[in-house]
Amino acid sequence: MDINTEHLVFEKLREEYEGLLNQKNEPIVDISGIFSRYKNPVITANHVPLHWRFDLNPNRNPFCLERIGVNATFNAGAIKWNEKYLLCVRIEGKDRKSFFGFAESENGIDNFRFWDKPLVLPQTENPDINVYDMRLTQHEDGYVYGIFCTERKDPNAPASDTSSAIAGAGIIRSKDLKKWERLPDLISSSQQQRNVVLHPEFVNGKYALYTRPQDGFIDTGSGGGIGLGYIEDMSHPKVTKEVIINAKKYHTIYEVKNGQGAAPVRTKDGWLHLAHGVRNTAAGLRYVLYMFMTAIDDISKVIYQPGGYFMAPDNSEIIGDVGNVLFKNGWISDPNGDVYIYYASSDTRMHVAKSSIDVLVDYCKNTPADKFTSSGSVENILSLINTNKGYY
Ligand code: M1P
Repeated sequence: MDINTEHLVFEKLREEYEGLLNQKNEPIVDISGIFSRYKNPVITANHVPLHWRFDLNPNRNPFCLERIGVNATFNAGAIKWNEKYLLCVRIEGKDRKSFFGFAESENGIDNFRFWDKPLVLPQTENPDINVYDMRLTQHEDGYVYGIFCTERKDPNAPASDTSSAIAGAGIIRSKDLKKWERLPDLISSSQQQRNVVLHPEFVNGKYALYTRPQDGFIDTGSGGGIGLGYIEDMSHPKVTKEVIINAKKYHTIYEVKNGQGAAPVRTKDGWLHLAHGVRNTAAGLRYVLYMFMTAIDDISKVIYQPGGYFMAPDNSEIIGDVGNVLFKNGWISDPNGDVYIYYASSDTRMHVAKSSIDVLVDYCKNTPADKFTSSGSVENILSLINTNKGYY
């Protein structure tokens, strides 16, 4: 290749990249009326900046080869910051290591652009081997907290087992989202912790944490369920007691395990929660999203829980690195009541769905609860048919 052709190849790469980032998104109203999906994923591996992946000097990289590849971009935390919609994306390299990068958009539905560099995570004395699934909470103490999963090899696994890991909750905090302070990892009585989320307000002067105690790395065992525990001081994050507020249950969409999504949103009717539930199928685990609400004056009390899922993998969302998975750890609620739900499909890409506080609260309050038997489900339908008399 002569130098002019080399320049053309780099130019084309840049053009395609800008084309992808400038793509406009369009809503697709769901038949349920509860939310609208958007046509294009908001972030994919191809959105990761070219200067993180390519040596852009044609003399050093005459074939315009990607030097550091990205496998997937998913499970992003979210926050509204300086009027921008910000995602803290889990970026998984082709080397299987995940790390975080902030991407921002003016409107929350398209044109997400990564910041200049990935997040450099301060380390504890026990370095993280792999980190993922950041939950961001703007706490009333003035800090933005990021709680993420930190994974290290299980020291008790036999030498032949090079997969078993211990998952814990790593904690960072910042006041400007640029300079981050690393706090000690969460201490709890559970062997493993994933899906840990900080509640945005003090509760009786304490920090409240949603947890997911579990016995094994994949299996929750006798543990599981969304737990709630309290911490006196985030610089010494120790939860001594976890109470399960939303347990896994036989023959539901969360029979195998579940986990809190992002920090709940305060509404006049209660705290709005979006969580993920996992069930078993012949084709493996299926991850869907579901909702529930807790009381304003008692965050351990579930006051509404619609039966079934809120969102499940749809069409192309079913396919990806880990198929049949919807996962969500970030949402943004705007002062006008709009809610942007950032969810990932099949551990591969990020999407957005839009709804509103009014609609989500109506959904939670007026969708019949799961009665846990087939005849209970028929009862729910009969009751609706009865109310509909004269309307059909
Ligand atoms: O692969 C699906 C999800 O599996 C885990 O979620 P959970 O802890 O509920 O099983 C996480 O590793 C998550 O990142 C992943 O998307």
